[in-house]
Amino acid sequence: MIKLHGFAVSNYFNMVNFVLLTKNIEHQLVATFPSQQDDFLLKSPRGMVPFIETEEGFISETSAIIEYLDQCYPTPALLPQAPFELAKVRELARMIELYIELPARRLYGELLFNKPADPETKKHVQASLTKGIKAIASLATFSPYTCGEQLSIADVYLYFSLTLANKVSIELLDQDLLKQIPSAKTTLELLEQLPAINQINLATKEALASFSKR
Ligand SMILES: N[C@@H](CCC(=O)N[C@@H](CS)C(=O)NCC(=O)O)C(=O)O
Repeated sequence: MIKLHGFAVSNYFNMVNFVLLTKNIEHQLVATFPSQQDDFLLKSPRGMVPFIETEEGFISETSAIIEYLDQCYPTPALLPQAPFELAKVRELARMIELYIELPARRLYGELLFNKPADPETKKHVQASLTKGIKAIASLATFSPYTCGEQLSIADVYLYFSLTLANKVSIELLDQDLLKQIPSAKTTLELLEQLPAINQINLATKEALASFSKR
């Protein structure tokens, strides 16, 4: 059985868990935190979570894990077969990761763990998010999913990255990103109705509560 290592506050962990749940893949969650210990690096060479444990070995990096799962468990498919459509889905997922998730991540410390970021960092994050949202708005169709009629990995990145990035943006930068990309709202609401999202959001809430108690 596939084991997913990580923790429920992690966006990336939640993305992989979403794919496992959506595809109904039997799996086990193993609470694991990032580490630079030698034995950990054998499983996840950059010392990060998530990573999965399969009968053939370990895989780290969310996009590699998701693509592996999509090939091994093709239903429902989260990546199109046709090369152009496949490239467009990957293009969008990549843009969300690089230009939304990664800049917003620089302020997660302040949002989640009360570690204030300096004003210069905030300025950079705001500028990056504005450009990132513009790019996504021009690529995505949101009809009704991010890349058209089928749920795809672009939706996985959109939901988990944009939701948290917008929280960062509203609370710390006084800017609602969804105002720049209003059609994303309908797609996010559609995704919110999926049982897998509901289950993951509950687990994240519980994990955050126990994080803040520590
Ligand atoms: N590129 C990685 C990023 C994963 C990531 O940032 N994981 C965080 C937890 S959410 C982590 O393990 N951080 C530890 C570190 O930065 O050393 C992926 O796609 O899986």
